[in-house]
Amino acid sequence: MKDILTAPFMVEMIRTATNMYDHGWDERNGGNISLMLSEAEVKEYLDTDAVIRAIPIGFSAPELEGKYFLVTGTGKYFKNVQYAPEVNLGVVRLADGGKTAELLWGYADGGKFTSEFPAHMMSHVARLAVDADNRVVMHCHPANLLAMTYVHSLDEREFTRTLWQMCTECIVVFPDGVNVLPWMLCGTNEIGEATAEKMATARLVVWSQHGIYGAGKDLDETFGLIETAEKAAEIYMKIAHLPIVQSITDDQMHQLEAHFGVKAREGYLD
Ligand code: 2HA
Ligand code: ZN
Repeated sequence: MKDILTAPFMVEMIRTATNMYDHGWDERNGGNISLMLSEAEVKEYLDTDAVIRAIPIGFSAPELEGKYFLVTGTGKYFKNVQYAPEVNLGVVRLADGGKTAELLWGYADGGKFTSEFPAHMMSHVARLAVDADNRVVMHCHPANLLAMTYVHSLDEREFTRTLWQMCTECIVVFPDGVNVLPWMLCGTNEIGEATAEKMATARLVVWSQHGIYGAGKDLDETFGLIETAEKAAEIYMKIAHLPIVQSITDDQMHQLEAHFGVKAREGYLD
């Protein structure tokens, strides 16, 4: 059995959490990540019959029965992941009709997965239904996207169009746009269900006055997705109070669609 700390998925998870912290997106215990692993890759590093403990989830995700996830721990700081991965991360397998998480590695201080586990698991189900390659759900608190939810309309078409207009590459990176939830109580099954519903039509879901969720096929792509939206929000927050003299037109957006072979969300461009 190989050392799990050398597994490419572990190295990438640690690098990503560290990078997110360095970007200022994950103060204190803010943010959480779940990465779906294949049984074959887990078996290279862990005895999958050796369950450390069974942790009740508090909802059921039968679609994910038998699936493996590397997940950040509740109350844990992204800042510390690189120094103590075994305390701050865990590998779990969903069992019992997706009602229980079997711990196979990690949460070494007796901890458990993120408080946003419902939003993560329900979002995995929603994204897998539209994209069989989806493996990652990522949540964090980037300052400019958050700031935008105080001063910009929360209408999804308007919010998306504003972000697309802030950097030329936005429409190419997230042609499906950004969905937006109003303020809701976090850590609940309700916000999990609402997030998953929004994930059916976009890979980015803003939680107003809280943060953002991203989904994608790997950690790098999902990080890049949030990074691009956050850059656009930063431009917006720099210019929103100034007279706008010119912007990217819908005609130019259509040129980007054609040149990069992407299709903007239906009805979002004039
Ligand atoms: O505690 O970000 O939404 C981590 C969070 C909760
Ligand atoms: Zn949060």
